[in-house]
Amino acid sequence: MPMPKIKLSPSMMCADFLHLQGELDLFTEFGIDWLHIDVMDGHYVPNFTLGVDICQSFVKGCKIPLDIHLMVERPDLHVDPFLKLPGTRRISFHPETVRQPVRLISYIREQGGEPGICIDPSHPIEMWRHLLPLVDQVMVMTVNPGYAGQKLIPFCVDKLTEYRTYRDTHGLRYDIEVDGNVSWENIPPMVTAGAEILVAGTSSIFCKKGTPRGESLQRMQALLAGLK
Ligand code: S6P
Ligand code: MG
Repeated sequence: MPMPKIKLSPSMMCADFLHLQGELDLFTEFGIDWLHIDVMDGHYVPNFTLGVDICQSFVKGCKIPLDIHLMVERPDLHVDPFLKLPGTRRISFHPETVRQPVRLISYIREQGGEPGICIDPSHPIEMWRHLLPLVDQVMVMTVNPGYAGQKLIPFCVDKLTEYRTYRDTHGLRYDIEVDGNVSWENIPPMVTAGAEILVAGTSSIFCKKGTPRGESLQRMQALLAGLK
């Protein structure tokens, strides 16, 4: 089977907040597919990050669609303002954070969004089997949700293959995204395992070593081109 185009979803919590428009312009120039928006509430995860207001700025600043990652308790109570954002297409949540995940998946779709589920490292695929025909995206987390800059939990890489095999043998259609320590070194094995959308954070394009963003994006393009 030919290798599908690998897509990039830069993790905007890692962006340079003093130069956001510059970041967005570069992402547009490089044909970036998604902006990954981490929303954390200090309850489901011990951290606070992005919200609706900054998303409004992203939507004004570029045309790249938003890939929203809700790490909040009761996402059903918080999803509406995100669904109303003009740039939102994809909204993913952790199914254990809501009482009826099927209802929330249907609701996101009815409201014009593309629903996705996020898989905690500790959760086996069997837990979420019934949700898989209903979603457009499965986000496999390869670190514990909550912070950028963490180290890969190695056994999570095999889950990418589990979700790809399950999808292909059951005729399903969801995209497989990988989130967490998607580093230059980890990208090739992650892609081989089944990742199709890469959340790029401090491990790659937002590395803090002073590499200009354009150079990191070129390096990423070259790496992905070499995987084909
Ligand atoms: C983590 C969050 C992620 C991070 C991303 C950062 O809870 O969902 O999206 O922002 O993993 O990337 P890195 O390369 O620092 O791990
Ligand atoms: Mg994320």
